[in-house]
This record gives sequence, structure tokens and C-alpha cells, in this order.
Amino acid sequence: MSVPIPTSSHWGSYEVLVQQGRVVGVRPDPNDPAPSPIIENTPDAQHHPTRVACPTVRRRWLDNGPGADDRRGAPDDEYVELCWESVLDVLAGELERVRGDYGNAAIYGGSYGWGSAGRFHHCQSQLHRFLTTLGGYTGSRDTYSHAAVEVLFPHVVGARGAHDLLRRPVTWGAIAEHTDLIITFGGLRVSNTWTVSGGRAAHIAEPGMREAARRGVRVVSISPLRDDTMAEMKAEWLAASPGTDTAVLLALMHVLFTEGRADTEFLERYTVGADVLRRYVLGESDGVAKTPEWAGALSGLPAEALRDLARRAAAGRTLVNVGWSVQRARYGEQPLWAGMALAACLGQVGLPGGGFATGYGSMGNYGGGATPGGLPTLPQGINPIPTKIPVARVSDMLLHPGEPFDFNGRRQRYPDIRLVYWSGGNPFHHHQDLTRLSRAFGRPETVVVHETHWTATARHADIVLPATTTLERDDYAASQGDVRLRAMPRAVPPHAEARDEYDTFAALAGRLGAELAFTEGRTSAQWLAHLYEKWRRRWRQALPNFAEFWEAGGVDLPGRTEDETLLGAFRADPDSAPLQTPSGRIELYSATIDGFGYSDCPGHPTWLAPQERLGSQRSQTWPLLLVANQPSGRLHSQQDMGAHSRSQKVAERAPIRLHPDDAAVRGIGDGDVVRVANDRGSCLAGAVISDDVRPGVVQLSTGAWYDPSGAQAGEATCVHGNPNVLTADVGTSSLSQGCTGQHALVEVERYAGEPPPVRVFTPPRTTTASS
Ligand SMILES: Nc1nc2c(c(=O)[nH]1)N[C@H]1C(S)=C(S)[C@@H](COP(=O)(O)OP(=O)(O)OC[C@H]3O[C@@H](n4cnc5c(=O)[nH]c(N)nc54)[C@H](O)[C@@H]3O)O[C@H]1N2
Ligand SMILES: Nc1nc2c(c(=O)[nH]1)N[C@H]1C(S)=C(S)[C@@H](COP(=O)(O)OP(=O)(O)OC[C@H]3O[C@@H](n4cnc5c(=O)[nH]c(N)nc54)[C@H](O)[C@@H]3O)O[C@H]1N2
Ligand SMILES: [Mo]
Repeated sequence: MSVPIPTSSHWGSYEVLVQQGRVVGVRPDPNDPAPSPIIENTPDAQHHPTRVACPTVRRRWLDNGPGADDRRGAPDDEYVELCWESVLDVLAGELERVRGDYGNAAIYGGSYGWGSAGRFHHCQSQLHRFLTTLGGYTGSRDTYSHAAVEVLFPHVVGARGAHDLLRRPVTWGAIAEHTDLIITFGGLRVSNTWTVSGGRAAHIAEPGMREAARRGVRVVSISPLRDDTMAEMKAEWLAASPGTDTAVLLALMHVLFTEGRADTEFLERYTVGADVLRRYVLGESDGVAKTPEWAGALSGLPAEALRDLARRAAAGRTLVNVGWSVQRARYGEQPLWAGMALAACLGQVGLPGGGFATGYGSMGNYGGGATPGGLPTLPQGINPIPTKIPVARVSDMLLHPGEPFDFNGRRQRYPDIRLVYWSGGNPFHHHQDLTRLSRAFGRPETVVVHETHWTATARHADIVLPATTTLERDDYAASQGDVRLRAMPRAVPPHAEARDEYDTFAALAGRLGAELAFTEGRTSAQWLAHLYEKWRRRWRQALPNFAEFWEAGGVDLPGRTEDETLLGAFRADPDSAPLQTPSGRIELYSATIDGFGYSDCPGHPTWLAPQERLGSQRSQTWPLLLVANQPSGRLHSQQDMGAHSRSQKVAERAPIRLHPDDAAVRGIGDGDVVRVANDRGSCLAGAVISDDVRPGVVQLSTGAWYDPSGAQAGEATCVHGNPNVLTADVGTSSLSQGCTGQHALVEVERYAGEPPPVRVFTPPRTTTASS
């Protein structure tokens, strides 16, 4: 008989079925109206042979001592298992050495990544708290998800407005009630709404979309993939060429301006720079009128469809949504800014169900209300080291210490990193141009990784410490905008010698004379109660105490808001509630940004032609545009060995979707193994032929575990299908320096001969210290 135990993950709350200390199955939470199939990955992942079993040190590092090493990540590298006490001694000594010789800024502790759900055991918070007690570390700022949103919008709508754009958009309920038309760039991808950082008590986006469709909300989906919007929404699909959204948006404005449909009263009262933008759109400032014909030639969309869309947008309540994928590309600031400009021209910013948004269909909590009161949170302390890099510039930092780079109006220099410490992220999943990243990871003297599994990042580390999974420890979970804080009781004992990171850091801090600063004298059980009670005291209303909360399995979150209108107060009275911009208005032209003098991010929304785009010079050599979007089978690279993720693989590899015409000219059939290549690298994938993909575009989602085992033999840079061997390691622009991983030009061909096996789901070669 198996016992059901409730748990929570980024992909939802559910129950694991436990038998004799093992997870044997899962069951959706009956209170979740739209559970995600990703939960089916958990049983296999929990007990997989790639779980890190013991504290482990790379043989070469053990033998040679710290130092740069180009062989980090070599598939035939050997690891030595040591006992916890020895490895902790070694690691404490190494931290001491690096701090002493180079100072704390030589430790890179940005440690970007999603880790797992759970408020206390959140691994990145644990690491940051630990490093802060030691005197600090070089950190990172912003996200891979939407750095361009984070950096651009404070200039356009002010800091508060930018925060609210991401955190307090109107709900799906308000859209169903008020919106006539959603124009969405990047679709409204249901599988993306299965996840939220921290997880959510119930999935609301899918039912929200259904209700909106039922109430007659029309959707125009501008996207290279038909199924970026679910069939029930009956969306009109405009299959624009990726990377041309800014041109499309400018053309929509061109129609509004030339046909007298732009809301000039709104532009006058609530914005600055509309005249500059208008002159640019009409071609008065640069000689190029941004007509629908002009945008049609770039995007492949019929000019008449754009004209018609602009007229319809002006005729009713229209919501312009720019998905995050659209800005995760070179010049990613532009479609965001142009999207806000279009919404301003329509005069609907600050009206319920109208205006601009960025995130519907990107994340499960977007449109699900807000929890402005906050959640129980482990304090990380204040990092005394001020150095921070834009998060996606990690390879540049490691390869070019001391060199200058531009970011948001400042010129900074990369720090000189000697020790890299990662816990709860997988840069060999998330970063671009993995061959270059691998070279960059060869530079530091020591790389430390805490992991549950032998990811490619763990295989680039000198010291690997085994971490427990969420199923092996007590915690509680909730996310921004969530409805309920849920208990996550331990379901199974820790795998082999895996430890909670809290205990690992406490033991390290003890060796470095900082134990009390790190633990404040509490055990993890005491921290759970302490953080909960501290949070509970902030509320005037009666909430259950910790013991009652744990016993009940959860508590509904107080202080939720659902009925706000984004930028509504500003619209009601822009003089008493101005935006925190220099003008107090929406900046359609920003003198600040213009003053930075960046050719890759000028002072108003501008069409800039990216290289990784159909029709570019580069596309003459690499004729297909690869869309590296989020995987529907899992979260990023997590649990790629699980049943649901595996069920999508084709011939063992990541599925790549191609249009029938593109497949036919290349002689590629359904199920074939193909080689996807450009001048940066190559990977093998399994072909799926589908006319849901726009001609000229191929889709290979991220997250197949990077497998370089066939690189030496010339089989491929990755034999498993990780698209980041193909993407370019370049920032969105000098303004935000965000991730541009969504697009890469490639060629695809049938793989001749017997394809090599995928070897990454076998753990690396490990010996014990005595052997
Ligand atoms: N080409 C391309 N690349 C992209 C994107 C794209 O669109 N295209 N999207 C980007 C985006 S938006 C993001 S957010 C990133 C995501 O990149 P990541 O967040 O780095 O990806 P994950 O696979 O979620 O990595 C989390 C890691 O944490 C580990 N982990 C889980 N629980 C624990 C724990 O308790 N302790 C420890 N120590 N480890 C734990 C997991 O095993 C996993 O390896 O990828 C980016 N990369
Ligand atoms: N199941 C699952 N859900 C996830 C994640 C996951 O790993 N798995 N990751 C989560 C994370 S961390 C994030 S940040 C969000 C990301 O959310 P998004 O960035 O919205 O997600 P993507 O799937 O990368 O992209 C959505 C769609 O945009 C379209 N697209 C790509 N390029 C262009 C373009 O140039 N123009 C237009 N108009 N459309 C384009 C693609 O067809 C793609 O399917 O997803 C979250 N949700
Ligand atoms: Mo993300």
C-alpha cells in the first residue's frame, strides 16, 4: 500500500505516493482545476542513477590543487568520493584561501537558477546568506526570463510602474469581463502557465483563458507557432517571422497615425515623446515610412491584415501583450517599448482589460492576483560587495576579467573571479553558446556546485556536494500572487548521503568561524517556525500559529488583491499619481536612454534588424530560424529523465519540429535523427514534421541535458539536442544586456549512419578515496 503525501513544486501542488521510502507514483491535487502533466516526471527523477550520492571531488583538482583547467566538463573526467568531513574541510580551506589571497569579490555567487520550491530551503537564498556571512561575493542582477523588462521599463513607466507590470497585471477575470481583443506577441502558451517560481496552490491561467474565450474575447496570436495559443481560444494566427515584432508594432501605429485613429488626447496628457515617435513612424525623421507594406516585407504578414488589425484594435477594448520570449532576443527592448507605445496610441493604458502587459501566457501567476503583503522569507543579509554583473554576461566575466562593458548608462569592469559557487541553477542548461561557457568554466581556480543530480554543471565542478530534494525535507511553499501557503512535509528519507543545504552551510560556516552568524542558533525546524511566526505577526487578523498551520497542511494567504487596474491610479489623475519617470509620464521618447548614446538601444522604439533572423545576411548560410522556447515536458532541464519528458523524445533525443516543406527539400521524415548545426556548434535531435510551425522556422525547446560525449568523435557538440550549443552569447543591447537565447539561425540535415547513444543519463566515473 502506498501512502499519499502532499508536496509542492514550481509546476504545482500534488501528492506523491510513497511505498517503503520510495516514490512510486503521483496524484494531482483534487483542488487544482488544471494540474500539469509535469508532475509525472517526479518518481523517475527522485530515484534516478544520476542522483548525486556522495560528496565528490574531481580527480585532477584533488591531485593538482586549485587552478585553471580546460578539462573541466570533459566527459571522461573522474571523480573521487570522500566523506563529508573531509570534503567540508577541503572546501572551507579553499574558501579561506581565495578570500585571503584575492578578497571576497573573487567569489562568484550569483548562482542564477530556479532550484526548487520551498521558502526556507530555497538554495540560492541559502547560498547568498552563507556567502554574506563570510564577507560577501560578486553577484548577478536581473533574470534570464525578462532582463529587458526589468531594465527598460523603469525608464518608460518608472520603477513602481515596472514592478506592477510584472507583479500586478489585471486578472484573467477582468480580461474576460472587459477585453474585446487581445493582440499577443508570442501567443498564450498554456504549457508555460503550468509553472510559477515557488509553485501555486492551483493553476488559474488555463481556466482563465477558457473563460475569456467563452465570454467572446477575441485573440490575435502573432507567433511562429500555431499552437502557442490553445485551440479553444480560436485565435487568429499571424505567423510573423521571428524577430520582426517591432516592425509589426510600428506599422500598426502607422495606420493609427495616418488614419486619424490615434488617441491624441491620451498621448498629450499621459505621455512624452509622442511627436518624436510619430515622426519616426511616418518616416519624417529617417526617410522610411513604417507602413504595413514595409512591415509586411520584413515579417511575411500581409499588409492588409495589419491594416485591418490596427482598425479593429482602435474600435474596442484592446490589450497588447508582449510575451517574454520576444524580448529574449537581440534588441529585445524594442518590441516591449513599441508594445507600450501602441497601447498608448490606442489610449487604453490604465483601463481595465486594456493597455499593455508583458507576461500573459509566459508564467502561471500572471493574471492571477497579487500578494503585496509578502511571504515568509529567509533573510539573506546585506552583501557588502557591491559588484554585480548582468546575469547573462557570465561567460564574458570569466573570460575577460578587468575588461569594460556597458550596462544601463554605466561603464563597468568585469571582476576577476577565482572561485565559482553554484547552488540551484544549471548554467549548462540556461546559458548561450555552451562551448564558450565550457571554456569560461575552465578559467577559475575552483568550481563548487551543490546539486541533486549530475547535471552538466555538476560535471564542470571540482567539488560537488549532494543536496536533498524537496521530497526529503520539511518546508512550505507559496509564490507571488498565490492563494495559499502550503506545508511540504518530508515524504522520503534523503538519497544516499545527500544533505540539506542548510546543514551543509552551517557546517562550513562552523569551520570558518561564522556558524552563529549563519544559523542564529536555530535548527531548520526552528527556522521554519520562526519565519512563519515572523510573517504571521505582520498581519492584524488572526492566523493559525505554526503548529496549527502545519497540522492543517496550509493557510490561505491574507491580503490578496485581485481588482486592481494596472496604472489605473495614474490614469485617474496623472498629476497626483505621476509615474516615477523624469517627466512623470509614459516616456515614448526617453532623453535618459538617448543620452546613453547606444546604437543598439536608441531613445525611442526603433526597428533594428537582428542578425539571427530570416532574410539577414547570415541566413544565406544558415537558412532556418531555430526557436528555442520553453519545454512543455518539464521545467527547463529539471527531471529530463522523467516519464513525461521522456515520452516526448524522438529516437532518444529532443524533438525538433519542422514545417513539411522545409523537411521535404531536405529529405527529412518524421522520426529521423537530424543534425542541427551552425558555426557555433551542432546537436542531434529527432524530427517531428508539423504545419503548426511557420515555414522557415524550426522549434527545438530548451532543456535536453547537454551531452558532449560525442564531440571528440565529431558526432555533434551535443548528441541529445540542447539548443544552447547553437545560440549566440550576446546581450539584448548595451542597455539591459539580457539573454538572447530564443533565436538562432541553423541548418538541419538528416543524420547519416547509426546515431550515437545518449550517454548523459549515466553518472560520471567515480571512485572512492582508497582506490
Ligand atoms: N536558448 C534558450 N536558453 C534559455 C531560455 C530560452 O528561452 N532559450 N530561457 C532562459 C530562462 S527564461 C531561464 S529562467 C533559464 C532557466 O535556467 P535554470 O533555472 O538554471 O534551469 P533549471 O533546469 O531549472 O536549473 C535548476 C537546477 O537546480 C537544481 N535543483 C533543484 N532543487 C535543488 C536544491 O534543492 N538544491 C540544489 N543545490 N539544486 C537544486 C536542479 O537539479 C537543476 O539542475 O534558462 C534560460 N535559458
Ligand atoms: N512547462 C514549462 N513552463 C515554463 C517554463 C518551462 O521550462 N517549462 N519556464 C518558465 C520560465 S523560467 C519563463 S521565463 C517563461 C517564459 O515564457 P515565454 O518567454 O513566453 O516562453 P517561450 O516558450 O520561450 O516562448 C513563447 C512563444 O513565443 C514564440 N516566439 C518566439 N520568438 C518569437 C518572436 O520573435 N516573435 C513572436 N511574436 N513570438 C515568438 C514561440 O513560438 C514560443 O513558443 O516560461 C515559464 N514556463
Ligand atoms: Mo525564466
